[in-house]
Amino acid sequence: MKNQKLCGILPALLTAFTDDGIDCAKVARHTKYLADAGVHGLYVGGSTGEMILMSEDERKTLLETVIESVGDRLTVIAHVGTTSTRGALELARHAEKAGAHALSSVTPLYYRYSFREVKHYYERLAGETVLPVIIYNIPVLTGTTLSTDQLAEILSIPNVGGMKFTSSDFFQLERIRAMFPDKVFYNGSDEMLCSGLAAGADGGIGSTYNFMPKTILSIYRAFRANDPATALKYQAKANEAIATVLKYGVMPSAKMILKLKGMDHGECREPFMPLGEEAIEALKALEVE
Ligand code: MN9
Repeated sequence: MKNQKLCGILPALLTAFTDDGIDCAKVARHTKYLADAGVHGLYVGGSTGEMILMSEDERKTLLETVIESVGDRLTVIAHVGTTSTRGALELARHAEKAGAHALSSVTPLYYRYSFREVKHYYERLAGETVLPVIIYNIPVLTGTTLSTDQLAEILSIPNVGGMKFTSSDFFQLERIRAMFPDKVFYNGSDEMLCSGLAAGADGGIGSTYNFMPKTILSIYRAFRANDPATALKYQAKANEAIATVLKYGVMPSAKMILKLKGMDHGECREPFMPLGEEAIEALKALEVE
């Protein structure tokens, strides 16, 4: 049976920082804004959350803050991927104790690990807690490209509950979907949400959902209501904004859009840099909701 609680639209949550830690007040305000907009859950501490620019303790604080503020209203998926298995297992144990509903992880970072090592990594993670583990497949950032058969092998590990799929190989997504009807699959490229849903995704996880949850939810709802024309209309609207955001950098732009909406979310951590005037003017011209 598919876990319905995990399905739907889940913003890949941006992290708000102070000079030396997590800005818990801003995080709580933002998660409430997203919950009020009607999203189904949150994906915490992933790429959009600048996870590799945070310490382990900061990642724990962030997750606790999110669960405290909206854990009773929304499904919370804790991303625990990092450079070491030891670090990921520690974050996984913490996430279970803190009350997360599922775990997720990118393929192990930096080195070119063999498939044997990648699979073993997910076995270790899936064996560490009772929570379902969502594989995060994002070859463009990790450099790890897995074949359909390799993904199927990892998805067959007990406790692996599904996959976040950030790739445009929708043939692969459709094949995997057909092989695992009871697991949960998420589209990862916001600009192709309709395509992912058409390939059988149960929802989406994305960074631009942080600043236009209503438009993204309209895509999802129209698609679920068997109205692809309306879904595509909202996708085109979303893509106007996504094209600009991609031009100037996703996370700095997403935070700037929130600021322009009167919900200052601070700056990204270095090596990211504050946006220049041209970018800010282009973002001001967008209509996003
Ligand atoms: O998978 C996000 N990918 C990255 C999630 O953060 C690399 C997406 O939401 C993209 O940021 C978005 C813009 O390309 O689709």
